[in-house]
Amino acid sequence: MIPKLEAAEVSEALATLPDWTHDPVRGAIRRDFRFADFNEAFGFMTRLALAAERADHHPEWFNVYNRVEVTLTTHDCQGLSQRDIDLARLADRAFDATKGAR
Ligand code: H2B
Repeated sequence: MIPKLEAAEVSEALATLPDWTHDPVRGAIRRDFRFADFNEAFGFMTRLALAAERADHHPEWFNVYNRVEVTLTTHDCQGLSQRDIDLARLADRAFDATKGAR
């Protein structure tokens, strides 16, 4: 089973993910992404979906038009794991790639 991150490991990782907020009760991290329009938002979701499937680790997300709220948590350990940190970095990269593709 994938281990849950210790509190110190979470703070250390979050220091390198400044756009993400921590929900310690849920054991999750969140980021809101904004785009020019739905087309761009869905391009981001497509990029992240493919990366998530390759990693076998999947986001919880909510999309309305140009906004995508992403929540990352690991169901297998009911909290944050290294997989969430890795997926957060992939999401940040997918966001930059989406913006760069304009
Ligand atoms: N995604 C997330 N966010 N948490 C998990 O625990 C998880 C997952 N487990 N994707 C994976 C799939 C597991 O269900 C499969 C069987 O590997």
